[in-house]
Amino acid sequence: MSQTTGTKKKGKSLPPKLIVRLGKFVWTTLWHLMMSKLAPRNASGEYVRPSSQFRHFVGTNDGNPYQPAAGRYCLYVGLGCPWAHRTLVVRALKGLEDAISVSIASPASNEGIWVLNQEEEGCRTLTELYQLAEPGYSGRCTVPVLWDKQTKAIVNNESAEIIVMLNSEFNDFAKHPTLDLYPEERREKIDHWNERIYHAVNNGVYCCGFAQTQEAYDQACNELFAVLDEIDAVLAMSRYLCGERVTLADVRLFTTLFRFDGVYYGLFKCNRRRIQDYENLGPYLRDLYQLPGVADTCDLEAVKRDYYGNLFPLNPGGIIPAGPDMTKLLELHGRESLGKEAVMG
Ligand SMILES: N[C@@H](CCC(=O)N[C@@H](CS)C(=O)NCC(=O)O)C(=O)O
Repeated sequence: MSQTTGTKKKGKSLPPKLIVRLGKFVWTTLWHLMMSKLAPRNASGEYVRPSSQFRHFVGTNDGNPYQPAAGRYCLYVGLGCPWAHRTLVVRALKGLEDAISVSIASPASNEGIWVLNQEEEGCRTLTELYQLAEPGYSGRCTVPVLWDKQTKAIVNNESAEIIVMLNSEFNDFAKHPTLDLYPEERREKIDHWNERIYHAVNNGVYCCGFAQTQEAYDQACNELFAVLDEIDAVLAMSRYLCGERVTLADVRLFTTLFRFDGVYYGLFKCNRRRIQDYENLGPYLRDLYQLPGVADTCDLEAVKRDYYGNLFPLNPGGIIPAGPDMTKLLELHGRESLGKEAVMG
């Protein structure tokens, strides 16, 4: 408060203490309530992701109702969602665009549900589609969904499994049938990375952003950056995570890395370091982004709109930040020469 000789000036003061206290109480109470619905947690305040409910497999095995075919299956995705993004990347890398259609959904910010950009199967929302597949279904209605147009069924809504199917079960219709993103001889290594990356990185960023105690956040953040540092060291010797060829482990890491500097760094408080500042992770992200077809699956504006606009307990003002400059993703990555060492790795 400013004062001049003798006379008191009535400047703007802070809100009275009572208002500050009341505001803080109301806001934190509501925040905890919203977060408990948005992000289920365990007793330590750590985010626990619910498991996926539809787990059938497309395959040629006898009696399997879901036989591979062109034009029969559709992927329901949201462009902001990193789990759905995995399926789009594998579809692009395998050249399955003509065999498997895509239907895009967008979040309805005031309702917390996915709305289909165009009506499909007589449904306008993903919730209606889940009901069509299983009347009375009361679980979460998540993207991605691998949908069977023939039997009006959800084959699978677990991205980790959908990408395995897209890699191996549709080769008769793929433009790149010989590209194997999950080769038998590398599976142990791929599975090892998948496991580590899922917990510490893919889900780890959510554990940072959705943590409801300081301890839960500290633990998730430490684990996230420890694994990113470890991966950065591996990538100094190896072009991709499991050697000279791109695999499902890279796809699964890519969709989190692509969102990192633009969303997780700020909104989820993963701000020890940006991906573009890592010596190897930065160029590795560019390498993956520049693989044929991959850039077309990436939409940073949709990502920012979805996260900053819809995870409202984390961003109540709804303001979407301007950065970062993603044109850097098009710069040379210089990682081609790492191929040889990686073959031996
Ligand atoms: N395990 C699932 C997770 C998918 C998921 O959590 N998707 C989010 C979007 S990023 C979603 O649809 N959430 C809606 C909800 O939870 O109701 C997968 O990997 O396929």
